[in-house]
Amino acid sequence: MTAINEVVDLATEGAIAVVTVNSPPVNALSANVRTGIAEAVQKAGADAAVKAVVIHCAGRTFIAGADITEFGKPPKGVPLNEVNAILEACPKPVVAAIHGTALGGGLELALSCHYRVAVPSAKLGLPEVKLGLVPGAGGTQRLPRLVGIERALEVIAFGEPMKAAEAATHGLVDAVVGEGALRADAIAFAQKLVAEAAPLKKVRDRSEKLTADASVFAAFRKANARKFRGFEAPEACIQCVEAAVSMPFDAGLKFERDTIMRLMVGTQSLAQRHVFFAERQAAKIPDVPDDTPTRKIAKVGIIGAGTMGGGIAMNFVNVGIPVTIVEAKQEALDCGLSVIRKNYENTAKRGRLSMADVETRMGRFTPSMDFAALADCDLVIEAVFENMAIKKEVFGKLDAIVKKGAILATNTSYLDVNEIAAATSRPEDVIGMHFFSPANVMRLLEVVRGDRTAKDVIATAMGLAKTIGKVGVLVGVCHGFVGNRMLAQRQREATKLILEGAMPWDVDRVLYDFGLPMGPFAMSDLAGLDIGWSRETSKGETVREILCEMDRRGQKTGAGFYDYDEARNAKPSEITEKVILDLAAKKGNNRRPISDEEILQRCIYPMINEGAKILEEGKAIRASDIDTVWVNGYGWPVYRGGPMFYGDTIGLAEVLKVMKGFEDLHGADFKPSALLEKLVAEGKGFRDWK
Ligand code: 3H9
Repeated sequence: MTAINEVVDLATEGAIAVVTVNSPPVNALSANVRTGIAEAVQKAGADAAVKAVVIHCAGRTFIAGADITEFGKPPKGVPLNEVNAILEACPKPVVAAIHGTALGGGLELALSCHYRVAVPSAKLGLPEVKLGLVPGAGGTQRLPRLVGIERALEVIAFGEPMKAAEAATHGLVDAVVGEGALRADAIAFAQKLVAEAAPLKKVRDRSEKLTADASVFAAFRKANARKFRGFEAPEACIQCVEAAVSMPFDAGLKFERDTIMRLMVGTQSLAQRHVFFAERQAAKIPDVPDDTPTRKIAKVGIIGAGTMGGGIAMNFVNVGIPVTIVEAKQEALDCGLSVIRKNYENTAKRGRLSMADVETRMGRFTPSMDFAALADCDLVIEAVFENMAIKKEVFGKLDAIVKKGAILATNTSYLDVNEIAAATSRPEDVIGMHFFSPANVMRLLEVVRGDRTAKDVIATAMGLAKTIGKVGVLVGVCHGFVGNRMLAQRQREATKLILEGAMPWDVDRVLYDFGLPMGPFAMSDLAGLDIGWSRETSKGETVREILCEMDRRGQKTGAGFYDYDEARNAKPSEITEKVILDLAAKKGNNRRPISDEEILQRCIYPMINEGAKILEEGKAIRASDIDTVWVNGYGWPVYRGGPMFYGDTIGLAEVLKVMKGFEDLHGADFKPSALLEKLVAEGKGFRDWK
């Protein structure tokens, strides 16, 4: 075996040369990896004793793509397109041996080999679109030649990988080989090619599947317009696949190259790459290192079978962890379980679960009306009514019943976790696990660390987040934690804006156009205006209270801020408009026209400022954690990177200037945080904080 460099080896097994890449964690195509492969293949190509070449990776995966950490830095080493050209031009058959994930540049490299073999568990994909990019090393030109235009459009514009079995049906994989014996099987495959004098199959020379007229692309754009709203990269991906049809191969390759270079320097890709690393960074907690021991969670208890409790429970049964679910009344318990069953049955109807799976998952539930049933759970999550007295009572009971060493978690969205913990004799075992609705769908989990929460409890909760497919973000105790605390800033300004001169639909439109899934008033209508409202205590002093008094309580009553038709389509409401105008007049407000720019700044900049306070107070570890909360829990557009990244994009000096202007006009709600002032004085951004 010869070491080509630190990350690439070349060995020979009889007449077969085996190039092995060993660059943990994911064999990304760093300059060293690219140069090493190029050299190794050229060497093998020139060696008369070698009859075929296998490219193989050590560790958990085949090449998972270009090395994203090199993006934006001066280019080094052999460019990937050149490596691919060397592979394709090799005078001997080159076989890619794929396990784990062949992604992005990794798949592009494999597509430049003459043959591909893969283990059944392998996945192949071009996820560049998720980083705000197009594949930049031939992926958009070669993939359609193998899988056809329609499937290529899906794979490239959605960035979802394909399993080995499907890849084999398209000829994207030439053979599916045994799960633990990839290296040996790939060598055997190569030997067979040699024995049969098999041709050097070059994907670039294929064109029989490049048949598509303009209508295919138009239909794809139309069908996915909503999903792609606001994003630049999906359209760019479609254009590259169009180029595969309309241009000769090399011209298509150049078009693709020009496109990725343009996107690479754009704000959207910078934001999407920021989110990629931010999500991974969030798992790293300075005083809870990776090797912190964790507690074993084999059985989970959930208190409350309502929307939240049921959704939380599903996360665990989905990954095979049995759940004891407790409710006060039989009716509520039955109702909760039947909602969960319906949910699974709907998934089964869409073909994403078998009916047997539905039964298996339902079989993991133990329903009970007795807290004593929670005694042997390793983790109990309480999802009862958001009221401190009730929560304390529940935790007092849990303390008496649940076995020693179990983790006691609250799903509170605002309340003081320290106060809840103090209701037990074991505050070190108490933590917040704040799920977001719908809890079986939303990826965010705010893990709330109390003053006395033990480190192994934190490590366990963060690890569990990953197990159930969530992104865990560690936050500190404060009212509303990170997400809801910042949301309150936006809500307050939205409410003020409609009395100063805007209408709810103006505010909603501006925030929707910014990229959020819906504005604050449409959101209130969806959630119900009467959350926390009662007729007895209503003072009729806010638009929301007056609307509730009029029985306009949101979508469920057919009217709220908006009027709704039977299909729940929203229409601006003259009644709401009158309520707003009357209340503004009663308050003596001189209504004025409010620009879209002011709406956006009034809603978003105080959130950025609040984020800065959260950092100052140490309630989030880093600015990118706040971005992770907003992208995964509140639908913040990933192409804007999160509120803190957005602040850096605008420039903190600009944010500060606008906040000061608003402070002069509207008062203390806009008082800039000390951290914002400090960063601006130092010419820094949130990215430089700490
Ligand atoms: C591309 O290929 C462009 C080309 O078309 C054109 C070029 C000209 N680079 O996710 P994990 C790190 S664009 C650098 O926790 P998992 C990651 O940060 C690329 N680093 O593991 C983490 O580091 P740390 C297209 C990378 O098992 C560690 O590896 N490819 C890269 O849950 C473990 O990652 C993609 O977009 C990378 N490409 O999932 C694939 N990938 O431990 C992106 C990962 O310090 N990667 N790291 O925090 C993934 O989707 C997942 O990482 C993968 C493994 C599925 C591979």
